[in-house]
Amino acid sequence: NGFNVAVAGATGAVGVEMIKTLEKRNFPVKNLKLLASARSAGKTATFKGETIKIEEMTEESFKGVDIALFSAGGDISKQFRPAVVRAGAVMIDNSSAFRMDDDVPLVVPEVNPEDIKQHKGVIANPNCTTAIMLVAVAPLHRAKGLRRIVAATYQAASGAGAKGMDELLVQTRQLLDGQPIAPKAFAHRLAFNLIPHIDVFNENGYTKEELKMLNESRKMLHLPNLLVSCTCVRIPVLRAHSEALNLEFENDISVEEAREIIRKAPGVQLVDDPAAKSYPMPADATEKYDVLCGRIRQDISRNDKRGLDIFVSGDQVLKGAALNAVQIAELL
Ligand code: 2RA
Repeated sequence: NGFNVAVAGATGAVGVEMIKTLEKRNFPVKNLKLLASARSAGKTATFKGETIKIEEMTEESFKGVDIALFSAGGDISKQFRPAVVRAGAVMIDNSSAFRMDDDVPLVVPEVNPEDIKQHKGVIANPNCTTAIMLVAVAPLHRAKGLRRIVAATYQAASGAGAKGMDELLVQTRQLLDGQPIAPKAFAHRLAFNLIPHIDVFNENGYTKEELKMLNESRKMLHLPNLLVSCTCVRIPVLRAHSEALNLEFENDISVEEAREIIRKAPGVQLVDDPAAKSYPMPADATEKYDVLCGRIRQDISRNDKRGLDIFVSGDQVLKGAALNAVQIAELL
């Protein structure tokens, strides 16, 4: 028994992590099909000790497949969606192609598992930055009614894929050796720098990445009037995103209440003991399934008890993408 699973984009940073996560979480895989571009076809990957050949993705690739995990870019997801649905497989898509479509549930299993029931063959994985934020913010919202988020993010190079991570590593060495650098994966030099620009700018001065935090949070929390303002920044860190979150609730919320809620919440670990210099850091969040949450404090810029500042760190490739996709498959 088990399921016939396909991973589309099997050689990308997220695809590789999807294969690892399927194995590590012992997902009931009957047959695993690894799909990539013609350029990558012929390479192999191992799964449960077996060597699997990576095939070129075609319209026929999805025959007999039950679940197709996609992380090959929005254009590929759009191109192959009809073939996947025709084959009777369910597409779990990590790209932004269908996230805001009314007939496509956008799901973080710890946040809005019930939404998965509405799927019509496609389920979307949210943007990594939104998923990492909501794992910590959703339980606080359920207890106290969230009204507004002001966020600043510190996003890892892995958000731009393996090429982003490689560029950070190579560029750092080049700088230390006094060699010239040639930024490609990012708009500017990333080593010993930070870039307040992720994705493309809209006419209102926000980037698409920043607007994803607004639009995807409204959809997953079912809060069409939620207010979100976000500044998304790329920093010279390899794999984990961090976010400083200022939260406004309908009701009073104390630090102790918030800590208790986070302690009990799934998918998030409370790391909040300033006296012991204990707080979330990307170095600690990397390769962890749980998002780390700490620096919980009352917002002193308000004259009421309805504001909280918190800090989260989460692995961008895992909870931000591959793990969440596999958890959606588990939920299915
Ligand atoms: C980034 N969240 O970090 C975007 C896409 N992964 O670049």
